[in-house]
Amino acid sequence: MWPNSWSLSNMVNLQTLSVPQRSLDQDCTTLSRHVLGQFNSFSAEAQDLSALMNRIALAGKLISRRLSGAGLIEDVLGFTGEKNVQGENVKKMDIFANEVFISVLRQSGLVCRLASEEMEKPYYIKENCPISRYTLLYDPIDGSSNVDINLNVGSIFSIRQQQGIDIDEQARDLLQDGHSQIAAGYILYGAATILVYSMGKGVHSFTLDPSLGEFILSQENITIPRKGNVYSTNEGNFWQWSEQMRDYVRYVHLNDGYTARYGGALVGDFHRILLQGGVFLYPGTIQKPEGKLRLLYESAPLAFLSQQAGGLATNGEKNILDIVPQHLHERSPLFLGSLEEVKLVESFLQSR
Ligand code: AHM
Ligand code: MG
Repeated sequence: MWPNSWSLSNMVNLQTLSVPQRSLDQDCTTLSRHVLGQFNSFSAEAQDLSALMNRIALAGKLISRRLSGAGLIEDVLGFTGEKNVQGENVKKMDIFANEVFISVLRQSGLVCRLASEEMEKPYYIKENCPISRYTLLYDPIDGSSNVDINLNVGSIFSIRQQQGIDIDEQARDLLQDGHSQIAAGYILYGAATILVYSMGKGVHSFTLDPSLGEFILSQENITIPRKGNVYSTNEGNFWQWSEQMRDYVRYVHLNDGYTARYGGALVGDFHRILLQGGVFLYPGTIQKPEGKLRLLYESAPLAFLSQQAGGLATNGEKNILDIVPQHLHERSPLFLGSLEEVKLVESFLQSR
C-alpha cells in the first residue's frame, strides 16, 4: 500500500529516475565519430586516424573484458616468471595486453611499427609498412602491480608519424620530442572503463557503455584546474630524494589544505589530477636520477594531454614535451598536473 501522500505522478517520477537520463545525441557521439569531428573533413588522414582510434578502443575493450574475469579465467593474475627489457618482473596481463595491441593493429593495416614497454625493439608489422606511416608507442598495462588486487590499471598510447625511410629498421625517427605526437591518450580500467584522448584539439573522455559495447563521449574539452590540493607521490622514497624534493614535501606537510593520494598506477593518479587538479610527482632518486617512468610511452603522452588541458609536465628543469630522448626506453623524472602546482614544485627543485 502506498502512503496517502503519494500521487501517481510521484510514482512516475520515481520510475523515470531509475532509467538513465541521457540524450540520444550523446549516445550517438561515439569515439570514431568524435575523431572525424576533430578534422572537419572526411580526408584520408581523418578516416585513418578515426579507424586507428577505433582499433585502440577495441584493444581497450578486450583488455577490460579480460581484467573483469580476474580470478575466474586463467592467466589474468600473477607473473610469467620472465623479466622485461627494463629488468622488471613481467605479469601475465602485461604480455596479454601487449599482444592484444599488436593483434588489433595487424588487422587494421594502419600501423607499421609498435614500440612498447614490454618489447626491447620496435615490432614491425611488415605487411602494413608499404602503405602505413603510423607508429604506436604504448604501455599495455601501466601499474600492473595493481592487477592482482583488483585496483585500477591503465594503457597509455601515443601515435606518431614515421619520418623518412626506416630502411634498416632501427626506428631512429622515434627519438623526437613530444610535440611531434599526432595523438596521445590512455584507457583507464577502473569502476568504469574510460578512454581519454587528444589530437591537439583539447582533451576528451569516453566511457565504455557495456550495453552498447561502445565508448560514448562523457566529457569534452577537459581542463585541469590551475591549482589543486592533491599531491600524488610514493613517499616511501623520501630518503632517496634530493634535499630540494624533500623540502617540497615538507612544505606540503606544513601547509594546510594539501592532501596525499597515491594509487601506484600512473593512469589512475593522473586521471584524478586531470579532473580535480593537483600534482603527480615521480622524481629521480640519488641512485636513479633518471627516475622510473619512461619518456616515450608514459611521460610524453600524459604531458601532451596535460598541455592540451591547460596544465604542465616537466622533468624539474624543462618541459617534458621538449625532451628529445637518446633511446627508446629512456626514463625521466616526471612532475605533472595543475599549472601552478607544477611551477611550485619546479621552484623548489631549482632552488640551491
Ligand atoms: P609499470 O608500467 O611497470 O607498471 O610501472 C609504472 C608504474 C606507474 O603506473 C606508477 O606511477 C609507478 O610505476 C609506481 O611505482 P612505485 O611502485 O615505485 O611507486
Ligand atoms: Mg608503465
